[in-house]
Amino acid sequence: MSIYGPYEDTLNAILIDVKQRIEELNNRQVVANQPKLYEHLIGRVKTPTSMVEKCHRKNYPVTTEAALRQCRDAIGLRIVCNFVSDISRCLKLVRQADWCTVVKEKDYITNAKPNGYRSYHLILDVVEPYQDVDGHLPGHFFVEIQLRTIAMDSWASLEHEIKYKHHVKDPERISKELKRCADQLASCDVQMQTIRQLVQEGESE
Ligand code: 0O2
Repeated sequence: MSIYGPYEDTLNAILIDVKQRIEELNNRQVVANQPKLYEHLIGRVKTPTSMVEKCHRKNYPVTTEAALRQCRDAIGLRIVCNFVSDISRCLKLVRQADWCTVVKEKDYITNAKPNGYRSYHLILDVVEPYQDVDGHLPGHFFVEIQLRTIAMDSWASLEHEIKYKHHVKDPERISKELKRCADQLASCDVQMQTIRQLVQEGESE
């Protein structure tokens, strides 16, 4: 049996449900003639192997309780937006949604990680018609949402790829170049935001 015990199907069902709820938020914007909220939306249930590795890394016991309570990213969704302002629109709508409570926020956009990583992380508490690990029905389940622009997402994918190549010649140089690249992409995001604003101002004249 995996670290998720009997919850594996439940986690997949909740992922589908929360994904649909976010798609619904987007559909409502589009129907109201607002720009789409995001460019794409992806989700995953963390693999049992990665979850066991995370429990070891965090010094948590390798138990279903730790996987679903101490770790709060068993279910994860990534909302990849066109513009930084779309991240703020998404945040506002998720905070207002009646189907979840935001229990934690980490703003790695205002405060980028030292390596250059940028993204806005939310932990949601969602109530779902499944028994949770504390025996409650309906149950409480955590969902991690990562919000980023396309530029932030490309950087994170490439950095993730490179991170696992351990036999590089000059790791310090690579870290420095990656950081430089992240900062350049952040400045492109600012520029793209300005362009969008100019276009919108033109449209409203
Ligand atoms: P995966 O495969 O994406 O799930 P906690 O202390 O528990 O609140 P946690 O989860 O340890 O916080 O860390 P944090 O900083 O909130 O972010 C965790 C996730 O953010 C990671 O998940 C990555 O997806 C992403 N992330 C954070 N920092 C970086 C980074 O420097 N580079 C890249 N590429 N991604 C990052 P996992 O579990 O690592 O993997």
